[in-house]
Amino acid sequence: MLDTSNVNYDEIFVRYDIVSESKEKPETIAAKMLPKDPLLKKVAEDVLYMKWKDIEASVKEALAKYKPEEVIDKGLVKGMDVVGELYGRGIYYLPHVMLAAKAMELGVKEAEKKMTTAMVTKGTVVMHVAEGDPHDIGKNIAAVLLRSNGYSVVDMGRDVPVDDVVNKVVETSPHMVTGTALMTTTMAAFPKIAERLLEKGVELPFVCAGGAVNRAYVESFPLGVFAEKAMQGPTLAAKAVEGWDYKKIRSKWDELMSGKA
Ligand code: B12
Repeated sequence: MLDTSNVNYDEIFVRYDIVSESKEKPETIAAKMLPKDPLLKKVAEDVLYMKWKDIEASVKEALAKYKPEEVIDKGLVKGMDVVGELYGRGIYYLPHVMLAAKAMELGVKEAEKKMTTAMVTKGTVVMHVAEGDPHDIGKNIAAVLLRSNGYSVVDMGRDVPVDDVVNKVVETSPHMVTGTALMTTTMAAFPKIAERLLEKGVELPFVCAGGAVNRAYVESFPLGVFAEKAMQGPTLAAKAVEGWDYKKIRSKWDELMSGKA
């Protein structure tokens, strides 16, 4: 495999127009967004600065003080938030993002090792990333959290065709199905899935997440239930297993998300 350890990306990917025109330097943006705690900050920085060789050690150190869920949510995800910001501003390029995603993936795997898995399955969840969409980091984190909370996950991966999702739900009869979309071009798959499920007489909560969607959009089609954070997955799955339909989950969404329902 290509050894990139001696490559100085700062010297390769500099966009001088942005460096000279941007009012804010990447370091200033990062300083505002990174966590303050040194252990979590190191984890986030390893994602941000693509240190995929260091990240497992950093995550291990953070795990000595924090729960795996906290290391993911307050460390790894914060690092990726900065990557997204720098990419959105044209400061980071796609290769940066790909290497940061690799670091993130290794970090999540390390944190997952520390999670306990319940012996008895509480229920089944079918998960996928929308057709045409390669962004699976958030879905993978949500899958880790659902599994560690005792749910059996049928992970269909990314870029999953609409009919494959529908067929899998019909075949496995899960308590809940989830979809993730980070691109505005892919989110239209969700209402299609909902419509085809209803045509087949299948009604279950369809949890939709990812930067491309919001609560208003997800609640504009039947079955849709919005999720903003991976941590919300187990709460929603618990209600689906309890027998709450999508309308009841929607009506109690605020209480559920604030832990009051
Ligand atoms: C990492 C990344 C990539 C990586 C993805 C690697 C991977 N394996 O996922 C790579 C490099 C492959 C990539 C490629 C591209 N990307 Co990209 N990418 C990003 C980036 C920087 C971060 C996304 C991310 O992982 N965030 C961190 C995770 C944790 O967040 P998340 O997925 O949203 O998950 C959270 C919640 O949504 C929720 N959640 C998610 N799923 C689920 C499920 C359940 C059940 C629950 C409960 C919760 C939940 O929980 C998580 C937090 O707790 C974003 C920028 C951004 N601001 O989002 C751009 C971004 C998504 N990419 C974008 C684009 C355009 C592309 C490309 C088309 C670029 C190109 N020109 O080629 C290509 C895709 C080409 C293709 N079609 O194949 C755009 C999309 C724009 C749009 N609105 O359509 C963005 C927004 C960047 C931008 N500002 O322009 N990208």
